Amino acid sequence: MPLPVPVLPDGVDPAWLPEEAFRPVGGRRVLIRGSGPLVETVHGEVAEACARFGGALAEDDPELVLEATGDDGSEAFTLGRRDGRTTVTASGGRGLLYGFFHVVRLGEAAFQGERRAEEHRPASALRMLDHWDNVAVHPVMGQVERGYAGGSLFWADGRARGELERVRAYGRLLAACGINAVAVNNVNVHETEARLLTDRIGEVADIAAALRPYGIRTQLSVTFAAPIVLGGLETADPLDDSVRRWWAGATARVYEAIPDFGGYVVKADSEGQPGPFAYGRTHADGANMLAGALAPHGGTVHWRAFVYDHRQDWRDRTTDRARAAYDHFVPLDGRFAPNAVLQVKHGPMDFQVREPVSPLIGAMPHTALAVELQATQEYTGQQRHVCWLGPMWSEVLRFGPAAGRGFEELVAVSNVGDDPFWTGHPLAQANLYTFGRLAWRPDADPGAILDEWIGLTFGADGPAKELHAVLDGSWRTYEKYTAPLGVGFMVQPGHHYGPSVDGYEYSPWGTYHFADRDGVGVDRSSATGTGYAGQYATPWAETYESPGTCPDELLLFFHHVPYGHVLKSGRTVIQHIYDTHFEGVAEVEAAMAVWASLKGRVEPARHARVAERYEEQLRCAREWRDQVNSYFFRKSGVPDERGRTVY
Ligand code: GCV
Repeated sequence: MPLPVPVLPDGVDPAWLPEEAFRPVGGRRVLIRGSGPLVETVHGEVAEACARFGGALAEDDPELVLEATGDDGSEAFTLGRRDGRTTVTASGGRGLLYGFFHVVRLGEAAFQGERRAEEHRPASALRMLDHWDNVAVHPVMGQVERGYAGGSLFWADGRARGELERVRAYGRLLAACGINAVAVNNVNVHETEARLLTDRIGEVADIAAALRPYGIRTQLSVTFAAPIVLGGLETADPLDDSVRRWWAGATARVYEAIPDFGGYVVKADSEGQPGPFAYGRTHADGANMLAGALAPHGGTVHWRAFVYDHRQDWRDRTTDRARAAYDHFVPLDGRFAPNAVLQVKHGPMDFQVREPVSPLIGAMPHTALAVELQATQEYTGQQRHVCWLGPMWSEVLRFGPAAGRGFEELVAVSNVGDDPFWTGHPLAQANLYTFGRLAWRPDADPGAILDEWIGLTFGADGPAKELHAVLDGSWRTYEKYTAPLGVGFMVQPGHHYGPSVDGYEYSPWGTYHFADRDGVGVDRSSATGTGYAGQYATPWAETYESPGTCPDELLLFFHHVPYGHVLKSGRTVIQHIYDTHFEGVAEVEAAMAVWASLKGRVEPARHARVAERYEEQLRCAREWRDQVNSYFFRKSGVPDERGRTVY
């Protein structure tokens, strides 16, 4: 029985799956072989496409054969073409589903010439989106923490929204770019959200059922204090037998409701969340206790490494937040259970526009690691600015220690909400798509992924060149007009949007730039600073140790230097600050003009939404430029050598 394709609610953007994308498949004679639920999903997709574009499901002379030879869980597929017939084979429905969407992505090219059979399989087994969605509206963070795309797709005002057709459509979009897991609630687990684990698991089960036909397993963020908060126990000590029994029972009941449940995501001892430290236990003790509860059911615990002191004294220069994850977790390498995955933010701080790759990633060879990226643009323009993160993520994933040592999984904080464009800014859809594709193949060329997204979303005849130009450099543009040379933050406290150079300078959060009249930046060298640079393996420890070898873009992350320090680019630090801030704004103006020229060539609602967001981006970029430039002019007293206006 073919599973019907989800129907998009009125006014909701089809994103990278417009009907036209299915024309090449839908106009052909297609044979489907195999059985199982995901084969039925593929069957439904093909039937719908054929009904629309005049093709047919056919036994004889098929132009496309989609065959699942068995019913295993493998995600791999083989694609080939001979004698006018394109063939996708997989050993089960999952692989067939990914193979089908691969053909959709290729479009007409899948049906031309000959193609030697090529095997595709994902580099990482788990490609997960973490939704920081609250079930009940949080008084400060709202429905979605750091969400810039409206409310939650799953929850509204304390309960499940029940709009499961939209959730199905979401699952379909995710499958089409390769994502296979979704955590449905915020890692900051408040009281209402905590109950999803027990008496409200049925609401999660409904979401899981909607996502399942697209190969997506559901996960839940849980609070470490659940045995106390939900179970009425007096302790959540991970080594206490009653605590272990409680988790084993609660977990067994989760699996009764959701047999293919993926597992738990846990933020412990971080920014006020409870954790094992309260009982004098290690994070390995905490993670392993949950891993033990999940193991009999085939589940995994994702234990976040985002553990640091958020009540630091800004006067204390010996504490360095960047060191924290490594200091906490490296001594625990080899002590985590096989189904406990340490989920590590890609940088040592917090999703800034430029950070070095976390040294933890290369330093725990005996621990399963997931790298966490942030698709939601908390520090990169909050989906009001165009900031395509593909090149940044690609740099992270290709970085020596990460690439060499490997990480098992990729996770991104979701940028999706109930907005009709899914991501608030229509061009932010490119971030979601790129994440999925990079998670499948971390060494893929991000520019090619961008073009793929453009082709699907805007059609084969869309203004591909212009769209590529607008998006491709947008991350570097954003970097230019915001905090310079890797120093980070300088954002308005709390909501993190817009400039405030000293916004976090005298705060407890460990996020300082230390600008004075002579210079700026954080000395993280081993010789004279916090020693953070020494957390890297060779050659990076040496490269970062000295201002002479440290890459320009990270200079102020690793070193406190005088304003007159000459960069590898030949410019002084102060002149670099002025130049990049003027350039950044000019680049926004240029991109905005390109976008304006596309009026009439892209769908009107999409054009209008992006045009409106560009107005705000430009206003904000000018604000960043003028505040940052004026701040450093006033601190340093060094004028811009080109005499441009600073205030
Ligand atoms: C979910 C940053 C964000 C928080 C977020 C936290 C995390 O600090 O500002 O909103 O909390 O990261 O990743 O846990």
